[in-house]
Amino acid sequence: TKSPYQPQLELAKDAALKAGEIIRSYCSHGTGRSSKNVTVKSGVDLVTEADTRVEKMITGLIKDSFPNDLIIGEEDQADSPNGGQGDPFPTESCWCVDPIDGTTNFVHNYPFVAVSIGYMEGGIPRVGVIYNPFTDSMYEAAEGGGAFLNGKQITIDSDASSIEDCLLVNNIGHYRYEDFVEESAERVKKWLKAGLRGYRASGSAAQNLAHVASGQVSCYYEHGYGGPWDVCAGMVLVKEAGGVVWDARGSETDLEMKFGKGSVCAGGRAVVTDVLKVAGQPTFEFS
Ligand code: LIP
Repeated sequence: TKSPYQPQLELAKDAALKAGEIIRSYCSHGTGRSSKNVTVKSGVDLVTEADTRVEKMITGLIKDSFPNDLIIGEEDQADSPNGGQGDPFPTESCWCVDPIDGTTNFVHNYPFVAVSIGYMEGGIPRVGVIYNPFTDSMYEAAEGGGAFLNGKQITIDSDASSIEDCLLVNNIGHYRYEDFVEESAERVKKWLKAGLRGYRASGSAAQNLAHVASGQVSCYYEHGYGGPWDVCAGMVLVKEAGGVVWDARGSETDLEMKFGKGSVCAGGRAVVTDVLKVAGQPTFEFS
């Protein structure tokens, strides 16, 4: 079935492929970290010249085709309500763009790097494109049209129903508050003691959601992802692939996209339920 959001999907794919060319140009074989003009945003959170360049390019393409739409970009949130911070979340046509999700990976030449472009209407994510320029993997979905990896339809890992048959990817992210670190480590212990099949961390929320959608991992959990740009596109992918995207506090409602304070658990309904049951509720509150 063709989705009514086909025009937005086509634009997002075109923008993601162009972004991939720029990102790859910073990473020829043997190039170290120095060529990337890295700046520290805060703590261990990084931004590079490529993030800014790619975001400008993508934003320009969106504005050419959809001049009235809002754009929330990770590196320049000026166009978004409240400068990109806090509620209320926009209900008008709105794009969520992460030019490089996995910036730290990019800086270190670790290939879990993804361009993430999501489109929402009425506060609901409708289109999601996630492109990894190093593996040349194009994940795409538009509401009602199914999810695809390089043109082939994908579905979530429906064989995973509990922690014992779950390959879990769990990013711990860039927060280093003592209570946060303690709670994150305790949670990992609980999963391992409950017999989790495999534990991974990738450094990119978008890559994780794309991997969930395609069944390459069974479940993704993160307490404290960056913002709507990290999850908007991936939410469409996971849902169109037959999965659920919940808040890690275990609410069966859709994930509410939060700015820097969100938590997420995505995968098949059964495995998500078990992963959350074992983890217990996260209690750490981001200030
Ligand atoms: C990253 C997220 C990741 C999280 C990192 C960071 P960025 O986004 O994708 O899930 O663990 O701390 O927020 O900053 O690389 O675009």
